[in-house]
Amino acid sequence: AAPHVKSRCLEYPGSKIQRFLVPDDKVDWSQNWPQYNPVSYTDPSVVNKPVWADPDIGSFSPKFNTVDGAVDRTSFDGSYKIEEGKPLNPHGRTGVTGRGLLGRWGPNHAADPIVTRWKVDAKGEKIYHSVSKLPILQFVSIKRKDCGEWAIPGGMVDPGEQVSLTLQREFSEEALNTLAIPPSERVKISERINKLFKSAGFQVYKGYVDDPRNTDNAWMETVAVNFHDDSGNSVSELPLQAGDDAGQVQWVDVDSSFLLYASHSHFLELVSKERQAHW
Ligand code: RP5
Ligand code: MG
Ligand code: MG
Repeated sequence: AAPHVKSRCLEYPGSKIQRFLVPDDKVDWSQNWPQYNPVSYTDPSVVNKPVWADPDIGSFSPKFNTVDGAVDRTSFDGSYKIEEGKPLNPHGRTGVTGRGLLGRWGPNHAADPIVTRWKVDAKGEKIYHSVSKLPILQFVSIKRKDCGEWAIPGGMVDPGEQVSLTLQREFSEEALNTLAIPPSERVKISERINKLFKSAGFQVYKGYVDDPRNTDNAWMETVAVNFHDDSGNSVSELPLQAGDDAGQVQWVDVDSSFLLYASHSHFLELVSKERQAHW
């Protein structure tokens, strides 16, 4: 696989911290590199011991490479190495040690719901791309508040939570703003959301995410699942409203030229190939 790129972004997100520059040929830990001198950084929001974060290593020794109580510390990449009590990023050097903005040492598990429909004209006919001659898919995209980049409305798997629930919960919070709906009105909308997520969906990807928040000791992993509304009359009728960590939400044409957060573009490429849609 190609070496991670966003995990080596010069400035660590939400900070003025500069990563130690890691050239492509030094990403892999197997390359001996005595000069490597990464910066140690853990964001104040993580240091302050929120419920979603681990304590610092030393006072705490989690059970790595296993399900540790309710926290899944296994990696989709297989067994990861522990060095001086700290897990090593299976995709190699990032130029930063510590956890940065991530709560967990080692893998931080997320889920990405990719909700799609066909792009249609006023008569409801599929629109074909002029160059590829393939029908165009649209997906529900959110603009992340933290970095302003467009992304899939994904989020972290809570301890003990089933991934199927995370997919539905994160989509509801970020793309439908259900957290802001008064409890009395929640039942009606949640029936429609349940209907969409009741189908198993198509599992597009499971593994490491090249996320700008990754460090040498903490990284993102995800399960990305596609829920496709083929007839366009189920999801398409849900009122989109940005919520939680999303600043905006809209249907976006699936196309290779549209830049997305982390490795989200790769997931959409897999969806379009599977659905024989334009990319
Ligand atoms: C990405 O970060 C994942 O693919 C997922 O979309 C997201 C989860 O983090 P938050 O949205 O909770 O910040 O790596
Ligand atoms: Mg969220
Ligand atoms: Mg999110």
